[in-house]
Amino acid sequence: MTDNLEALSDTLQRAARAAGDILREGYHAAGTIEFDSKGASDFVSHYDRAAEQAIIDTIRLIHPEVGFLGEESGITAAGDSDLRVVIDPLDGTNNFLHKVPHFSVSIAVERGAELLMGVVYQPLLDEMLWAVHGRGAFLGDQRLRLPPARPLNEMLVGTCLPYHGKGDCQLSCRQLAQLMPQVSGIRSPGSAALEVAYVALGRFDAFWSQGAELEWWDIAAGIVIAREAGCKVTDLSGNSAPREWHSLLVAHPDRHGPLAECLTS
Ligand code: 2AM
Ligand code: CA
Repeated sequence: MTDNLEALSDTLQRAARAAGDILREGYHAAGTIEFDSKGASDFVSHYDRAAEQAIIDTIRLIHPEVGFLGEESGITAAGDSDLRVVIDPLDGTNNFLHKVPHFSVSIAVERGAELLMGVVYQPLLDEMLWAVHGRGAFLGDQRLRLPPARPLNEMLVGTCLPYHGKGDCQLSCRQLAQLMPQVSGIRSPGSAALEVAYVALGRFDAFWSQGAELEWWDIAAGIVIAREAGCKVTDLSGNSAPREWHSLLVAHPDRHGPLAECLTS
């Protein structure tokens, strides 16, 4: 069954919608959302956990053999399958807890070092971004095609900045100072998965991150979507093997080189 990538992709989208229902309910609930702290600036609510469980339950029902790597539940070994589902049930937890309407559900599937598919779902806008390796990237049923590259000084660039007590603030400040005079604007809206997918949509012209030290589940799904839309996706040294990355740069192939040079000079 899991040889059928289209069927698995449909299941991922259904799982993302199930998680999205839970997050939407939490977002619209009256009052503040209670949370626990997992570590420095690392928060989790009932909704993160419930959304991840809903994703796992939805996928297991149809594909009981696959393994999981979830932000909240960690690693679950696979049965008779070489596929692993990588889950960030709520990317942008800080935004969610502050009731800032910018967060997403991110689900990817990998086979060894190969990323096979990704889904990034924005529940408040009901926007489903998805891609299957070699078969293109989509917003709903609309195929994504990367728009022509803008000149550097017209580019809107997304990034993730380090949270309090985590990551490398000095590095992020240095990179901001290097890039800011070159581009039109820089944004750090707070959901890495969405920001990467926004480059595929042409809403952002590029995305980079290094100082924030993102996790694999933050970016895995977005990477597939951005690649399938035609973006160049590497780390800042040009390495294209994602599991070895400690940085990320997503951009139109014609702008990737100049941006990498600017950020590392
Ligand atoms: P999260 O909401 O799942 O924690 C915010 O800048 C984006 O980066 C979110 O996607 C957030 O994921 C992710 N992130 C993960 N670790 C981070 C860190 N150390 N500093 C900043 N952002 C981080
Ligand atoms: Ca995340």
